[in-house]
Amino acid sequence: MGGYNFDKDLFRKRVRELVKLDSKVSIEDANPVQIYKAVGFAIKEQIIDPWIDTRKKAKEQDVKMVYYLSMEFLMGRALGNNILNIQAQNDIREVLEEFGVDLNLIEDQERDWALGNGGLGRLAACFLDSLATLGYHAYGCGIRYKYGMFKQKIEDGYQKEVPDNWLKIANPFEIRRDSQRQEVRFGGYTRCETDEHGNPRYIQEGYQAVVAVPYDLPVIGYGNGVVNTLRIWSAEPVEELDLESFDQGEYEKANEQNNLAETICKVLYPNDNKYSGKELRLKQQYFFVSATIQRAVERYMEEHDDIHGLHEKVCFQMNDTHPTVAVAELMRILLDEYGLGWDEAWAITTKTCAYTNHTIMAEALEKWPIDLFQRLLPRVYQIVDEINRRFVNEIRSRYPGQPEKVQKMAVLYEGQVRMANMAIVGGFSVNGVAKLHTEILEKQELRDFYEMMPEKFNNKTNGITQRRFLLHGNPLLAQWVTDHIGDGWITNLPEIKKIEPLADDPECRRQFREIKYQNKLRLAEYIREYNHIEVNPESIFDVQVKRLHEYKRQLLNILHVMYLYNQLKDHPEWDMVPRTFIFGAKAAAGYRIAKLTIKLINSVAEVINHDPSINGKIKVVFIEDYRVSNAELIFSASDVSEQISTASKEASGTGNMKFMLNGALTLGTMDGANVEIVEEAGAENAFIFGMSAEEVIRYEHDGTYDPMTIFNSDEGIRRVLMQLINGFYSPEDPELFRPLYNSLLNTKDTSRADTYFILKDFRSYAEAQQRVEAAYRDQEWWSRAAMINVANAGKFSSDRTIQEYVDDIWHLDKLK
Ligand code: 26W
Repeated sequence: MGGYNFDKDLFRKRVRELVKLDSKVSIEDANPVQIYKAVGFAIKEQIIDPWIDTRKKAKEQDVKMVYYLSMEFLMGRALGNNILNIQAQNDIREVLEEFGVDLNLIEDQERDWALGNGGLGRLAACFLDSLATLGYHAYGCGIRYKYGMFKQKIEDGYQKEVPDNWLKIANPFEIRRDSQRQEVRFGGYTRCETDEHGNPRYIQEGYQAVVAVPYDLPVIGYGNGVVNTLRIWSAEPVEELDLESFDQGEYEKANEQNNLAETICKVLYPNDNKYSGKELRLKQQYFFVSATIQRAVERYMEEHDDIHGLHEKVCFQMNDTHPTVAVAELMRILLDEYGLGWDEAWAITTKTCAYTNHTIMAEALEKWPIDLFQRLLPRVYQIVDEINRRFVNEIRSRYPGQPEKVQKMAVLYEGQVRMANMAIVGGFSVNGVAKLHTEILEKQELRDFYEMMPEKFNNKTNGITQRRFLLHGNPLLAQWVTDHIGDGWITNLPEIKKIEPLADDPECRRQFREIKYQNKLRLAEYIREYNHIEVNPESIFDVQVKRLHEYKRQLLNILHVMYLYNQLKDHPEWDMVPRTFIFGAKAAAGYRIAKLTIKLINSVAEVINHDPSINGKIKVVFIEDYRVSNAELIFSASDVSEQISTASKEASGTGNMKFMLNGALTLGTMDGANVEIVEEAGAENAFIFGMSAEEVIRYEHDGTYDPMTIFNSDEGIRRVLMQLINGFYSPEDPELFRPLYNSLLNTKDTSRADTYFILKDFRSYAEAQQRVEAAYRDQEWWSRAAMINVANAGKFSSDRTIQEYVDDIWHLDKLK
C-alpha cells in the first residue's frame, strides 16, 4: 500500500478552522489544549481515507486477520507517534511554528491513554504498531474504561491513587460506531427447546442486557498507508430509562440494567499479576469478548457464506487468560446461533483461538468459583461444563489409572473454572513470551499439557516498537543513527547492527556520549520540575522503572542503596563515582508491602539527598506517576538498566529491551528475556548476577533456604536490615518498616521468609554493582559497550515478534 500524502496547506487551514469550531477561539487566542485537539482532528482528517481504504482492501483481498483480545492496551500518547508514522513531522512543526507554538508543547497536552497496567498492556500496544507497519490487517479489541490506570501522587512519601479521568479532554482520534453495536447478556437461566428436527436448542431467558458500543481508534502503520483499528467497547443501557412507560417491575429491571451498563466500563482493575476474583471483572471480560466475537462472526458472514471456514480468515489471540471466555462464547454462537453440532463447532473453535501466557506467578492464575460463573453466564457455563466433560474423558482414556492427570488438567476442578486450562484445551497454540519462560512452562508449570499436546506449544520472545522507543523517545540518538546508516532501521531494526563498527571510532563514541549527556540533561530538567530535586547529569543514572512487585525486587535495589550509604558514611574519603538511583513504579492499591516499599524508597531519598556530608555522591529519586509518556524520557537518559527479578519469575520483561535500545547496560539476573539480551549484546557488555532459574526452582522445591543464616553471618546485611526497624529512616515511627523486615526474616506470614531470595542474592548484586562502578570509570569502554548494546538490539523489535506470530500461529496475508 502507499503512503499518506500529507497536505500541509490543507492542514494549516483546517487547524485554524477546527480551533474555532471546537473551542470558539481563533488560533491566535487558542491555548495549547485547544490547539492539541484541533491538530489531532486535522491529522485524523488526513488519515481517514487510508483508514477506510485499509478496511476496503482487506475485504477485497479477503485477507486473514487477527483479533487481538486484550483487557489492556497501554497506548500512551498518540499524537507524536501518529505524526511520525505519517512522516509529517517537519511539515507540522513548521505550521505550528507559524502559529507561534512548539510541537513538543502541543504533544505534552495529550493525556496518556492508560488503558493498562504494565507489561502485558504495553506489549499489546507495541503489537498493534508492528501489525500496521508490517501491513497486516488486525483489530485490537478491548474495553473503553472511563478511568484508566490511576494517576500516582506521592504525598509524604506515600503513594496516593488519583482517578485518571482521561476522557475529560475529548479524544480527537476516536470514532463512535453506533452501526456496529452488539447486545451482551448476563444472568437469567437457560431453557431447552426442541426444534422441528427434534434437536435441542438452548435459549437464555430472564437475563439482563447491555449494549456494547464500539469506539474506533486509528493505528497508523509507519509510512505505508495502512491504518488498522483499536476497537474499545463501551457499555450502555439497552433502552434509556423511561419513567412514564414502565410499571414497577420493568422500572426496576431497567434501573438494574442502567447500573450494570454504568459499572462495567467504569474502571481498569489496577492489579498486575494478582487475581482478585471480583464478579465485576468477569463481567468486563465477558462483555468485551462477547461483543468482539459476535461482531467478528457477523462480519465474516457478511463476506463469506459458510461458517465452517471461519478459521481460514479469522484468529482470536487471547492475551493471557483474561479473555479466555472467548472459547466458550464462540462455541455458544456456533451452537446456538448457527445451529452447528458440537463436533463441528469444536473443530472450528479449536482452530480459531490461541493463547499467550504472560506469567507463572501462582497468584495471577484466574480460577472463577463455579457458582459465580454459572450465575453470571448460565449458558456459557453449560458449554464450559461440556468442554470439561469431554476433555476429562479424553484424559482418562489417554492416561488410564492416573487420576492425578485429571486433577492437574481438568477445566473444572474443586468448584472452580480454571481459565488457563480452558485456554489450552480450547485453542491450537500456547505460547510463552521468552525462551526461558516457555521452557519453564513446558517443563514445570504446564508440563502435563505439554506432554499431552506438545504440538500446541511455542515460544514468541517479546519485542518493543523502535518507532516509539527510539524514533520518538530519543530523537537525538535516532537522528545520529540515521545520519550514519540511513533510516532503514525504522522498519527493519536488525539494520542497526551497522553501527557496531562505529563503536571502535573514538569520535563516534564521543558523539554517542554527548547524546546521552543531552538526554540526561532533559531528564534532570524533568526531575527538577516535578520532583524538585537537583541531580548531577555527570553521575551514573541507574534506573529501575516498572510495576512495583516483590518479585521484581525493588527492595533489593533500595537495600543496596542503604548499604552503599553506610559505606560512604564509614569512609567519607571514598571517591565513588556519583550515582543517581532513579525509581518509578506504581503499586496496586491494595498491595501493602509494595506500597511500603515506595515509602521506604522515599524515606531513604529524604535522608540521603539531604546529607551534605556525602557531597551529592548518591542521590535517590522516585519519579511520580511513571507511565508511557515519561518512560520515553527515562529510557533515553539511562546508563544502567536494573532488571533484577528473582530468576524464573519475570516471564520476559520488555523495559529491559527499551533500555538496551537506548544504550543502557543491563544489570540483571538470568531471567526472562535478559537471557536473550545478554546472548545478543555479549555477556561482557552486561552485569549479570544472582541465582539461576534452576537454582531458585530447586530451593523452592527442597525448602532448604534460610535467610536467617545470612542475617547472622553477614555484618553489612544485618546492619541494613536493622536500619529497617531502628528508626534510622523513620525516626518518628521506628516500627514503620517492620513488615519489610519481617518479609525477609520472619516465617510467620508466609511459608518461607524472603520468598524472593533477596538476601541470598544480595552479595552477588553488590559485587555486580562494584563492577558497574569500575566499568563506568573507563568512559571509553562504557560508551563502546553501550553502542554494542544498541547495535545488537535488532532482535527485540516487536516487528520480529509479530512476524513470528504471523508465520507460526496466525498465518495472515499481507495487504497489497
Ligand atoms: C488477573 C490479574 C492479572 C493482571 C495482569 C494477572 C496477570 C496480569 C499480567 C499477565 C501481568 C503482566 O503484565 N505480565 C507481564 O507480561 C509482559 C508481557 O509479556 C512480560 O514482559 C512480563 O514479564 C510479565 O510480567
